[in-house]
Amino acid sequence: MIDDISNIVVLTGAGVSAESGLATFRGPDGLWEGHRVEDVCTPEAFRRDPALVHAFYDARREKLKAVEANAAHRALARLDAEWPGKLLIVTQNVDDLHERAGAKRILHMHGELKSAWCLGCDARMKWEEDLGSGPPCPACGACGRLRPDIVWFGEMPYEMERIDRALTGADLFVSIGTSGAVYPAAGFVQTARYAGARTLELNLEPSLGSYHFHETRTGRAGEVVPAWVGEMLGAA
Ligand code: BV8
Ligand code: ZN
Repeated sequence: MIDDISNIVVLTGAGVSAESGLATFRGPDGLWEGHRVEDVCTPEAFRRDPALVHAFYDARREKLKAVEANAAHRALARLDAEWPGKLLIVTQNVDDLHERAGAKRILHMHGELKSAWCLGCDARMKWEEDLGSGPPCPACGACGRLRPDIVWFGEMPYEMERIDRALTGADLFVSIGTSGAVYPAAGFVQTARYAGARTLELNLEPSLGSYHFHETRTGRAGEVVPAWVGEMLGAA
């Protein structure tokens, strides 16, 4: 399974950050303040009630300061540092725990909590504080024009061409901690498999797309990810 593998694409979802204490979308805590997450993560929700959507993201940005990367993030950072071939970690997560564990080859396809996007001048910038108070844009000075730099439902995920090239060139595609409920991320396994990659799923339970994978290993990311990385580097 390992000797003919050089190019790896990893896709991570909320399950990889669950053991750090960050809520997943579809667990029992899949609701937020009584709202279905899908109702808060849309441009329509933001137009209708910007204060509610800002409060949702301001709370998550604040929570992020109080949590730490876990063993799964650290194992992926070790793979990033030591894997001699190509590696791209595409994450659906908007937290920065992969980076805080030391991973470098990361792509946030759904944006980041710690980034803001100005609807006045289109600038994007690092942002750690609240946005609900309508702060001025550091680039153009406009107040109340900053939105979370997050990809909402109905919006195009970032860097899809780059992701597609990585998937079609992959020898191995590994999906970690995602329910396979949301597209286009949920379709990546099919793109990779069709292009000839081996496909592996590491998840607490089989996901909606499990049958697309050559192999599914169930367990907590904090256990199954370090074990898998050990296999890959042990043979590298
Ligand atoms: C787009 C950022 C088009 C926000 C997110 C009908 C059919 C097919 C598609 C659609 C459709 N209707 C609408 C669509 C499109 C829609 C979609 O897929 N909807 C779904 C609901 C059907 N998709 C979109 O809108 C996307 N854009 O299609 O654009 C387009 C084309 C042209 C021009 C313009 C636009 C954009 C989707 C992105 C939305 N943003 N996130 C934020 O974070 O606040 S989505 C969000 O949910 C995540 O980012 C992720 O992508 C998705 C799923 O979440 P997961 O990460 O998988 O987490 P989840 O809780 O679901 O699962 C956790 C898993 O972990 C579970 O399996 C659990 O068992 C496991 N787990 C738990 N604990 C552990 C664990 N595993 C291991 N260890 C543990 N300890
Ligand atoms: Zn601006």
